[in-house]
Amino acid sequence: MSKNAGLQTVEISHIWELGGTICEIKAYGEGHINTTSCVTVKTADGETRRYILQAINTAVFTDPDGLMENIWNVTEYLRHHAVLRGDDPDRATMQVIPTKNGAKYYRDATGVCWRIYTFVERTYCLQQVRTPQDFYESGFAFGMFQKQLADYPAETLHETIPHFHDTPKRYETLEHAAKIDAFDRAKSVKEELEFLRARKDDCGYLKQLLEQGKLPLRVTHNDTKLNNILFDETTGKGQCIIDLDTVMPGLAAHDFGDSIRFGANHCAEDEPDLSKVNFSLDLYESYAKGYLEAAGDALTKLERETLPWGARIMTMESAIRFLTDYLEGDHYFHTSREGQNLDRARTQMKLVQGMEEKWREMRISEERYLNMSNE
Ligand code: ADP
Ligand code: GN1
Ligand code: MG
Repeated sequence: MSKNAGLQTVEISHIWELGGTICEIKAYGEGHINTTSCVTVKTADGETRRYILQAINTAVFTDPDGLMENIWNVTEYLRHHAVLRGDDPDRATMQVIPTKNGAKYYRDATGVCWRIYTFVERTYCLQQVRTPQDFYESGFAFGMFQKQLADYPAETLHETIPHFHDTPKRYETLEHAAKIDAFDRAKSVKEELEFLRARKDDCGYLKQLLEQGKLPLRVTHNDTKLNNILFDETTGKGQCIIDLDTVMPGLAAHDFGDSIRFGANHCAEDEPDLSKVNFSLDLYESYAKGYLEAAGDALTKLERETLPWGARIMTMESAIRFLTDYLEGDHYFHTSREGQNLDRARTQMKLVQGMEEKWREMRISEERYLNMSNE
């Protein structure tokens, strides 16, 4: 009998109707939070069908009911709009398979919460940008996601992780972790701490504009990494935005920035050789063009102008979060080797430095926006 981190094949078939016999379950993908498997099923007429099975990380997402309600409602909304546009709804958004009892997820006897999505076939997922065109398509897809959800009632969404992109609060948590220093690691990261301390004031820039009522709250994805998009195998276009766990009210600049900090360089997020890590202005521009073409007219002028700040602040926030996790003994992000979170923190700091150096060129003036979106 195949096993998947505690969920037996027989139990899966008992809980969900998957239209055939399960023939394989294997670990899948490279997410840092949930535990993902691909389940292959053989139907009565000999066809194979695949599903994504995930154990929800309930240490991170403490309200699985609220979380699954968000995902259910947002995907239904996106499906409805895909149908109105004449797009294939099965490929335009993820689809939760409810249990035979109609529940959106299943809690097993040990308390682990499981969910199943249909597998979006004929797509690929990228861990790194290969060409500027990939990144342009990624920007366009996340921009469309922003625009499609512009009229979604934000107040009905559960806040699945409170203060998720509250960068000043993330900074305070880092200082606390450094002070407690439970794993005796602070002395080995003095330089990194100094780097972030020197930029403490930058962390609050977007939050201040939000509190002053100058930037609006939008329905945002909040985890816009390149590997949270599935690209169409034939067209290379962004086909389906996945990983909707963190869809919540937020700032458009955070979504823009999170994509940039992950994708606008030619290295993996955990590259240990920092000489290879360099912020790429070309990739930044490719993403910005795609994003602004899709979402530019749904944003205010100030939102567009502050997108570069989103890049700088989200990159800093990621450095802060990785370094905090390193100091706290690597309990949050999945790791597969010693020092991986420290390497992740360092790549982000190198990117922040690159952005500071290229800050003038990153600027999105109104004129530049109009040029970009009219080319
Ligand atoms: P995590 O929250 O841990 O990042 P994700 O939901 O992003 O988990 O899933 C991890 C990986 O699984 C994705 O990067 C992607 O490769 C793959 N994946 C997730 N959902 C689907 C789906 N519906 N169809 C195809 N692949 C998927
Ligand atoms: C996590 O789940 P995943 O791997 O798509 C994290 C993001 C981080 C990212 C860093 C819920 O994203 O916030 O930016 O790792 N998700 C959560 O790679 O914390
Ligand atoms: Mg993911």
